[in-house]
Amino acid sequence: MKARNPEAAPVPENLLAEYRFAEPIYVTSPSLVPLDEYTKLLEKIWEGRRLANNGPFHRELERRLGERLDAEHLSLFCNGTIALLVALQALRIDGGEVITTPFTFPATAHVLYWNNVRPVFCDIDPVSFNMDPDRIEELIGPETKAILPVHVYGTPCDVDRIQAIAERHGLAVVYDAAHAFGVRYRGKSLVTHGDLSVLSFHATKLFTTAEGGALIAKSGAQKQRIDFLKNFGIADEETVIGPGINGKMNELQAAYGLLQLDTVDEEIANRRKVAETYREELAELAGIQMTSDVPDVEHNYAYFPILVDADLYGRTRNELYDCLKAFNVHARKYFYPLCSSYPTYASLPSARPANLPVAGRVADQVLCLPIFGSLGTDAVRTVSAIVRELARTG
Ligand code: T4K
Repeated sequence: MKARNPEAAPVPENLLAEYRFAEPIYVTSPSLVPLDEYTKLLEKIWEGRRLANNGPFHRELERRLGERLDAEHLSLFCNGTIALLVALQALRIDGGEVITTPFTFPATAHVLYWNNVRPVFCDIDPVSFNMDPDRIEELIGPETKAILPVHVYGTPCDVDRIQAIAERHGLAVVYDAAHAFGVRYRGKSLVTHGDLSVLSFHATKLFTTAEGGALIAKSGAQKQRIDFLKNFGIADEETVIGPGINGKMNELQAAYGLLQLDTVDEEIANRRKVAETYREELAELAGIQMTSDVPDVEHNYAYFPILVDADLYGRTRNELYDCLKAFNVHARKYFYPLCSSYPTYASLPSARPANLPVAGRVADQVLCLPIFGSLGTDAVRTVSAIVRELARTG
């Protein structure tokens, strides 16, 4: 076992001279649509003077995304967070408890809070980092209304077992599929699982409309309710049928999304090369655990998480994060800290660290390395070389 440096080891100057990037390498970088093509679509918007409220680009993007994702009943949103908020409202979940994962972005837990629902945090699986189905049933109580799992990093949850548990206990399942654009599991689009699924099209996502999202429903009637809810509850000029919110995507975003759709498969293929290169370059490195492709899954390579075992690697995750910054490589600790440790939730019984040992360890060790389609192989090799060299010199 490699002795661990108790203090943050400085980065050797010779390594900085050899490997430091002149320009920052961020954890992600949005795939930009061709500006001239986007300009043409903007000219059409200018001609039609329709900027928002279910205009032609909005309708076209809903249709084409529905085709792309095998999701007939898809509603576009201004972002993934409002789509999640509306998903719970659509199922009339506005109280009680919902079982969710602590290993996620704040939005997942916060939409529960905003719907007056108490999150119940469930520990995660050490390999998939998704909610551990073995731990769900012990958390179900009289107040439980639903399960809100996250396909974290785009890796599918154990959808069959979660569905079986939900059916046994009469619970709804809402998937936070913010990371899961285009993922297929056993030949089926991942967003068709559960009662509802939510996608994010934020600038940091592989398919983006700058800000944006979508809510995938199971039926036309459910989609209609969702469309009312995202438009103030307005049914027509003189009829407001319920307490809706403004969750609409605008025409400028929808036009951007249409052009993104033309290149999203290329983006996934390029990200796949990035992931494969990291896997080759870091394969033998002690103390660095990577994820592998899962059988029967068409991955989207949205993120590239590694776990840093400080005893074996010679540096802690935080030290590696700081060192990489010195090389102008801006990795991210997605998802540290756990949602369960935020002041809003920390006093909940399910938030006790003793109940969430795997999530706690993963959050302390995880680091997401840069991955995006335009990150060239040379850059991936350099980032990998830095990670290897830092291990040797730690
Ligand atoms: N559920 C889950 C599981 C989620 O991960 C998210 C969002 C949601 C729900 C909610 O969906 P939305 O309401 O956001 O649609 C980012 C995103 O803001 C957030 O959308 C995303 N998850 C989360 C994982 O990542 P930050 O605070 O890390 O973003 P930021 O601004 O630090 O960006 C990270 C890096 O990306 C920057 O260092 C540089 C690069 N970047 C970022 C932006 C915005 C660019 O190159 N260009 C850009 O325009 O949260």
